Amino acid sequence: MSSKKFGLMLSAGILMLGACGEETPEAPEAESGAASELLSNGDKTSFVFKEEGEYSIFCEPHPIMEMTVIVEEGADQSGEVAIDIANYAFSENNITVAPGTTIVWTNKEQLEHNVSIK
Ligand SMILES: [Cu+2]
Repeated sequence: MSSKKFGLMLSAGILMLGACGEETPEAPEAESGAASELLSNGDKTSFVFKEEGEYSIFCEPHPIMEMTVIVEEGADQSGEVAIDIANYAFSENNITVAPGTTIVWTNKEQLEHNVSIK
């Protein structure tokens, strides 16, 4: 195989990977009673906040871990927002985001946590 042909095949492969990436299913919608799996160190989970309102978030194994997400039209934060989980806490206590924002939580410590919505 010529190196030029191989290069073309490689490009096609990368294009296909790109296309697959765009088909990643949307995060589940944030709603009362929703909860993620337990997250090990490095694991991520996400919810999309479509409806305006106030959401109380907690960790099921450690209910002392809480944060509030306020969803309101015109909020500065939108798109994708990252929150870390470490030291038995979420990295934000309160966050205000626009409708349609996806929040992605990452567990940065060895303990297992999850993300639950009251
Ligand atoms: Cu926890």
